[in-house]
Amino acid sequence: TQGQVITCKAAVAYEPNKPLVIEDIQVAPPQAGEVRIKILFTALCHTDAYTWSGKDPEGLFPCILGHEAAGIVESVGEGVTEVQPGDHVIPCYQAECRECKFCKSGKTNLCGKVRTATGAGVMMNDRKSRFSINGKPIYHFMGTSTFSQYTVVHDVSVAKIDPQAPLDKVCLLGCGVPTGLGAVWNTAKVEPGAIVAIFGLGTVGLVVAEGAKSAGASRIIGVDIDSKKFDVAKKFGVTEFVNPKDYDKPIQQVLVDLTDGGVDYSFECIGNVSVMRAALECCHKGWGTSVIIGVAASGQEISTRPFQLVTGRVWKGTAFGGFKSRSQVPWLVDKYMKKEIKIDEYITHNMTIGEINKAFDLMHEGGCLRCVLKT
Ligand code: NAD
Ligand code: AHE
Ligand code: ZN
Repeated sequence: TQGQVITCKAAVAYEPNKPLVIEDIQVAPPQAGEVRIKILFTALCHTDAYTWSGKDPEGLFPCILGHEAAGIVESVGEGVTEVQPGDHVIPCYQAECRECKFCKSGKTNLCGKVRTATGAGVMMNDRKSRFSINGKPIYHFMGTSTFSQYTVVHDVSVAKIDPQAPLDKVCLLGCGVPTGLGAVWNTAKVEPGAIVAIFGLGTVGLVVAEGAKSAGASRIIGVDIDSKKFDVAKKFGVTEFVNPKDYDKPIQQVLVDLTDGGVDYSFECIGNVSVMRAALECCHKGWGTSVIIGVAASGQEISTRPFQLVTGRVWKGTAFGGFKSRSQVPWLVDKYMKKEIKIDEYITHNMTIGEINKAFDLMHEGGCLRCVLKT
């Protein structure tokens, strides 16, 4: 297949909110600096649903969504030296080129090398897509497009991993698990004894709980409007549960009262701007830090009284948990293999790519953490 166009199945999003369509698509060979990957397993993340909904200002249609996956390199383009056909890999929406201003700064995991192309749904070389159907291009998504049996990504977006690792599990290291752990370990740097509040107990919120527990937090307060989430959340380290619907006063006040002045760290894992405000305002005066993880729709803005920051609260955000993707995803795979981090526990459903619309329905019903699809 090397050097040839591959015809394979993919789930195509033609229009916002219209069911994905399983189509036979054409995947062009990788060009210079590109890698073609046979995707074996892909999970669904809330961000896929967000872009599909039409609320993502970078959303383009038709496109192939998906960004939490694992597979095997099928072929590589000219000049690609770090991976070769047969390597087991995780595509990373957050690239790491090690050469750009961002990578060299040592201050961030964001990489600038291919970001303009990935945001425009194309490849950097020729600003064109490698996907087509009957000659019509289909846009890429987040530089990954994993809802397809084959995808083409930039070489700076490929993490080579231990070939022994089970791909149907470590696919979650493409997004949700690193995001939650890294938000705690890298962005907030939670210390032993800290009091933590987590808003939203979906997969990302539960991974934050796991991370906070591992960091030695003394109290981990889970906040969700769905009380069914608490039983599950306890297994991931949540020690107390608060449902905002059970109170008349604002949730930030409830948390301040529960914690003698506020929490040390809070995490917003929903994508709701009024919850982001509450998450900041429940932080302790003088030092409390709030980390935004949730992705909010186009046009949404956050607000608070500047006095909240003047009096020492800190507002932060995190992308991919601050992890350097190519360097650290293989390390996270190794940690999973040594049973130092959980993955299996976040997978509640397994299906095939043909059932992808049903998988999204499950996500919206709330009875599902991660659903892994065999492609
Ligand atoms: P999810 O839908 O599984 O979880 C969201 C949870 O929030 C649910 O349990 C829901 O009941 C709860 N919730 C909804 N409204 C609430 C409210 N008003 N108050 C309290 N709880 C409420 O989503 P997920 O896959 O865990 O992702 C969470 C968010 O993180 C999404 O916005 C996703 O796009 C984002 N995300 C960001 C990054 C990043 O790098 N920054 C990475 C992955 C995901
Ligand atoms: N296109 C969106 C941005 C969405 C967003 O913030 N994405 C996160 C990852 S979410 C993964 O589930 C991210 O890494 N952002 C950094 C980046 O460079 O995109 C919008 O709203 O514009
Ligand atoms: Zn994601």
